[in-house]
Amino acid sequence: MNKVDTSFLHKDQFGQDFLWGVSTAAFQIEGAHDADGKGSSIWDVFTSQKGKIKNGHHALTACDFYNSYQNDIDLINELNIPNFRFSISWSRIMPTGTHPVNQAGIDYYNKIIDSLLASGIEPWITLYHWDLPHDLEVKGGWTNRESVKWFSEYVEVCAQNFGDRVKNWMVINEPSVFTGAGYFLGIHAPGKKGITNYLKAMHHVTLATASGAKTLRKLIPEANIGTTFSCTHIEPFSQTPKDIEAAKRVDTLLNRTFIEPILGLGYPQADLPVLKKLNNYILEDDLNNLAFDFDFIGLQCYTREVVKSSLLIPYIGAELISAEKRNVIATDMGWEVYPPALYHVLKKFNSYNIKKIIITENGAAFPDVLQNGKVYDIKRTHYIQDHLEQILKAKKEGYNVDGYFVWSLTDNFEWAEGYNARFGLIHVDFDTQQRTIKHSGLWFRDFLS
Ligand code: GCO
Repeated sequence: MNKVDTSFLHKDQFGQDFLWGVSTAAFQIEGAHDADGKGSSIWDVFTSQKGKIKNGHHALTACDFYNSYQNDIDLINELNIPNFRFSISWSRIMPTGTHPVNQAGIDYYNKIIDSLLASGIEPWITLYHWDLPHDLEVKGGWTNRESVKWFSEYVEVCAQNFGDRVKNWMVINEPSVFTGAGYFLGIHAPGKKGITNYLKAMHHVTLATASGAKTLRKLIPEANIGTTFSCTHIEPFSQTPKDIEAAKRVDTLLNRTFIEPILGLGYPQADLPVLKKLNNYILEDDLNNLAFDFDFIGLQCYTREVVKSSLLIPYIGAELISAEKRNVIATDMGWEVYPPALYHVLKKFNSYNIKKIIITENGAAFPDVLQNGKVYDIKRTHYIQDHLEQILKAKKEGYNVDGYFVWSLTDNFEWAEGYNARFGLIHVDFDTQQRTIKHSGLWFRDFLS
C-alpha cells in the first residue's frame, strides 16, 4: 500500500517525550506450551477443558512467537514502533511456580530482550498477564495468601536476570479482569466461582502488586515501575437516582477497587458495601502493605458501559446494558465503539495523585478483509485515530497522559474468544503463521515516521 494519509494527525502533536508502543502477552502469542521445560499454566489447563473456549480453540501454538520472535521484532521495527510490551510466562521461568528456576526459560527471555535492544526497541515487561503456574493453582492459586510470597519470589528471579537491561516494568495486568472472570464468574482460568474466591483473590493480588513492586525497587532501584488496570467509562442508563447509584457502584468495582488501595486510599468499601467482606481476609498489617509509589499507572480503556439498576444482580445491584441492546456500533468483542470513553477515563484518573499515566492498551477487534495479499481494516485504523484524537483533547485540557500502546502487535489468542477476535496491526493466518501488515499497521507506521 502507498503512504497512508496522516496529515490530520501526527505523533509530533503529542510531544517529543510521548511514548509510543505496542502490547502483547505471553500466553496469547508464544505457543510452545511445553517447550524447553515450561510448566503448565492455568490457561494451558483451562483451554484443554471442553467448552471453555469458543470453537474449541487453544494456544498450544498461538502466534508461535516462541520460535518466530525475531521475525516479529523485525516487524515492530518496520512499523517504527519504539517500545514493545510483552509478558513473562511465569511457568517458563519456574515450571512449578516456585524454585527451582528453569534456565531455558531465562535463556529464552534473554534472547527476546537482547534482540529488542539490538533492534533499538525498548522492552517493557509485564510480570503477570494471567498465566499462573498450574501447580500453584492446585494449592489455591490467588485465593491462597501464600500467592503473595510465590509472586514476590518469581519477581525476584525476573529482576535478577533481566533487570540489568530492562528498565520498564509492569507488575500485574488488569487485576479486576482476571480475578472477576477467573475467580468469581468462572469464565476465565482457573474457572473458579463465588464471592469468597473472588474477594480472597482480590486482596491477595492487591498485596502481591505492592509486594512485587517493592521487590523490583529493591533489586532495580532506577527501574520505571508501573502496573496496569482495566478501566471503563461508566454512564447511567437514565438520570433516575437508582440508575445513577447503580452506575456509581459499577464504577467503584471496575475503576476504583484495585487502584485505590495501591494509591494508599484503601478499598472503597463505603461506596460498595460488599467490599466490607474483605475484612475477613485482611490481616492487621495488610493495610500498610497495599500501597506503592508507582512511577506510572497503565490504563487500559476500550469502551464505555451503560448501567441500569437491577435487584436481580447480587452484590452490585446493577446490570450492563450491552451495545447490542442499545443498538450502537460495536467491535467483534461486542464492545461499543465510543472514543470519548478514553477522554473521560483520563479525566477521571487525573483526579488521583498519579505520577504518570500511560495508555498501555487500546485497540479494536474487527474482521479483516484480505484482498490481493493486502489486509484492509479501515475500522481499526479509524478506531485508533479517533482514540488518539481523544488523547489530544485531554492533553489540550491539561490532563496528563504520557504514552499510548496499541493492543496488539499481531492477531492473537483472545482468551475465551479464541482467535475469533482479531486485534492485531498485523494479520496472522493461523494455518500458515503468515504475517501481513494491515492498513492500520501501515497507518501507524507512517504516523510514527
Ligand atoms: C485485557 C488483556 C488483553 C486482551 C485485550 C483485548 O485487557 O483483557 O490485557 O490480554 O487480549 O485487552 O481484550
